[in-house]
Amino acid sequence: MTTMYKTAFAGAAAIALSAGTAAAERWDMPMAYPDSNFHTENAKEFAVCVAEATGGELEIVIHGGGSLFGGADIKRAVQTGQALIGERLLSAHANEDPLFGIDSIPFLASSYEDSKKLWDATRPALEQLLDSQNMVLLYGVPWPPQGLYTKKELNSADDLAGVKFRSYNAATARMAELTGAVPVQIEAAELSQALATGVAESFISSGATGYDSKVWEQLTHWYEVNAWLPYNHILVNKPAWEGLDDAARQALRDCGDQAEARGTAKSEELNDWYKAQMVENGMTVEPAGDQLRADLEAIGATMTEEWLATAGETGEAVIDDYRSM
Ligand code: PCA
Repeated sequence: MTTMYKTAFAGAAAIALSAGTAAAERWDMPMAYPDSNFHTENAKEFAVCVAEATGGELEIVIHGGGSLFGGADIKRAVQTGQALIGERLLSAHANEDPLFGIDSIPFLASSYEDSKKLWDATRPALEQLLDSQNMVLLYGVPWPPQGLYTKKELNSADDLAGVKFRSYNAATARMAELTGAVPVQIEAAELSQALATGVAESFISSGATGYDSKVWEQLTHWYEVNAWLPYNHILVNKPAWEGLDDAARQALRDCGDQAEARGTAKSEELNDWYKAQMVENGMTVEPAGDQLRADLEAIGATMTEEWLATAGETGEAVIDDYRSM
């Protein structure tokens, strides 16, 4: 801690004590993606914002790279209060409720503009769903658009037949199945190793995760598909949220809104930068060809139908809302 920060922290604690309210709180914040990833960097700024806005009364401590809880366990940790705040890619929980997977329906929202509309349309229903699970939704930030990583040229979806395809949620596993590839669920933190050992040979993700995993060490191509822009969500344990005073809750809301705007802008800004890094490291980066694109769009249509069939009225209402925006 810097001296200034310590002073602010001690000052706030003293005020809190003299006012007879709770002393300064420390919330550990598990995050699944690397420390250097833009989502994690953004959350560090969020934590500074909260510390400043609460005069040190609420200290949020970021634990990146899955070091406190792995991605798969973060949602449950926040739900049960093992962690009071955390970041999770909620589409990985679509098996629990289809609404969690709405941002990973292929080609439903494949630009920043559309993904923002879909997020706005989804947010009220998502807040309700998370509330029923003992959590408060604070902010969300999209990953850059998703494209296909391979170690060979791809002309059509058939070229993926039998290929070991890394998935990170139900949608990426389903997409693999529909192309005839073999899905293997792997966290981003284990991706480099999975590629190096041949456990996975291909996957769909953003330039961010390709860059973070130095995929050029094993793979040769990235096809820009812009299939979707999945969100990372920042979740707060509900009893912990309710235990804060109004000013602290407002500080979290304000800093969360700022983090959402800043993170979204950063995601978009970095998208081209990641592509340039891949090219610089010898990869071929290009748009999917006509046949591949048509095959993926057909798979997307199937997956949209499947989603609508399971998502019920809530899901349909959100999609209708989105389409009317
Ligand atoms: N990166 C994450 C999820 C989406 C993305 O772009 C991953 O591949 O795990």
